[in-house]
Amino acid sequence: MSDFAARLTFANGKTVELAGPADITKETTEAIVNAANSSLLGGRGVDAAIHHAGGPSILQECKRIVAKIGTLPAGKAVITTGGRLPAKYVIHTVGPVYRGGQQHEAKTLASCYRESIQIADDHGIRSLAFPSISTGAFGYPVHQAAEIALRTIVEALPHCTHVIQVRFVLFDIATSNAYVQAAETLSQQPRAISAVFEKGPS
Ligand code: AR6
Repeated sequence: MSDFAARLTFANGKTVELAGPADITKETTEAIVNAANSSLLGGRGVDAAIHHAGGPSILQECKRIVAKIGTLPAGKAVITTGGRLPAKYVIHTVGPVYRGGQQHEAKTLASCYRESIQIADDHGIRSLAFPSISTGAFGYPVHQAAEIALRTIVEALPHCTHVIQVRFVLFDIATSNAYVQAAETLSQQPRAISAVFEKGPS
């Protein structure tokens, strides 16, 4: 899929795309990110959709990871294969539960994005899709979360050896609009980012 609602293009050709409303389980990027919980045993929202579409092998791999390292703390990420998904890999990360903003939520959310893109790069992955971590069941205000998500990826992407494309695949129109707005605002801060912002066909 190459349709996008907005795109940031860097001088070296790397891109951050925003797509939505769209379903991340249909993504053809090499890896997709799951907004999981610490148990890694599945849940609701995008977590349920990914396990449902990818089949039982993803859960089996998650169970093996938990047996080895224990539950996954918020802000951390692990990788499994993608089972029956079009994506070859799933990177599972645990976002913070939003409790008013004074419990290091912003730092933890940024860590999810940073750890996920780092794992992707370590595995030689070139394209990666994220959902809007923590803004569903975990209650993170979407405009704040969008700003953190985009800023973190825009900072990390230039340092990646392999990752050249990041897509944010946003499930509903309000979330999609929030991310487009955050990308436009970020692109207008020349010291923060040197990328060209454009609105897309979708
Ligand atoms: N594709 C893309 N985005 C989706 C999809 C999909 N198929 N389905 C939902 N979303 P949430 P969280 C959006 O609640 O807030 C689970 O039970 C959704 O509209 O999935 O990080 C886990 O097991 C929202 O914008 O994740 C955890 O217990 C975004 O994905 C907990 O929820 C995140 O919503 C994690 O909560």
